[in-house]
Amino acid sequence: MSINSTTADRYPSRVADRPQVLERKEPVIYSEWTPESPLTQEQSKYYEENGYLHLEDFFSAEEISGWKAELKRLNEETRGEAVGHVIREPDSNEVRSIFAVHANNPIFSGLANHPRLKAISEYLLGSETYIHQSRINYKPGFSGKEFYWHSDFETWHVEDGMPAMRAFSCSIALEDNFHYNGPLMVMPGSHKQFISCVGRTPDDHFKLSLRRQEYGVPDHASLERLAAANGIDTPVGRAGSVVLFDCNIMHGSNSNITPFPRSNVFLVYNSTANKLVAPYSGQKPRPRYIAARD
Ligand code: 6CS
Ligand code: FE
Repeated sequence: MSINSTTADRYPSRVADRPQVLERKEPVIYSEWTPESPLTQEQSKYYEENGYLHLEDFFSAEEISGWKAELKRLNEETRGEAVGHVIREPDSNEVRSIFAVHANNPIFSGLANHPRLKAISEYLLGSETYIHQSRINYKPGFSGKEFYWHSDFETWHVEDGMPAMRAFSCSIALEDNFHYNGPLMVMPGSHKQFISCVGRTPDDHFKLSLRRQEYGVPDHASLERLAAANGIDTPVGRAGSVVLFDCNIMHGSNSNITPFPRSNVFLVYNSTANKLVAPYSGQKPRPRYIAARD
């Protein structure tokens, strides 16, 4: 069980020999809606019920041009680099992800602090917020491999020590996301249940999981039940559209065998009231380029 004496482990996972389902203990939106809120009442209701919200054309083509150019430049620049925060595809040398772009890159730190995104984060999380993790997922054409079904919170809780469900991801499309080039798939409503996974986390699990995740992966029966409840949505849109999704929603994405890259930048906002403690797995914390700790 958790070694945390200070913060009880309210979502134990990877400790039992069979999957368990726990009800969510926290609200989804930590603020009351007002006409000044950055989302409409209808958008807020949809996000609370479904655990995600698609905002078509959130940024204009001009606004994203700088981030898009930098995304391409970083792909070229990191092509030959063997550094921790650059993750390669499991079956090729293509760049799969680049982590900590908000911290290492002035162009992307500007995006992470964008006033419209910051306002949404403080509304949804009901407090000051900071970036827990950022990454570009390139999902390159022809070779971009899948991200199997998972709850981000399950990993961030077990492997990073995130105490409660008071964080969300903001995915900004920098290439067009079509139904066919490996878009984000979500199970609406799944954010309200915590699927406790089986299997002990291997040491330095991130060296495997960021290429192909095999632990902290929910069981088929749980996935069947969640998918049967409300189906599977694929919030697609042109470059510039944004998807907000709760830290605990069950999601994944398929491989991309089309010629069209599905390159998105992901910003994870966490509440300053939900800062990381010691990982509940009892293992050492993951590197800071995956989970901010200061
Ligand atoms: O382990 C993590 O933090 C990363 N893994 C996945 C599949 N989604 C969240 C994050 O990028
Ligand atoms: Fe994820």
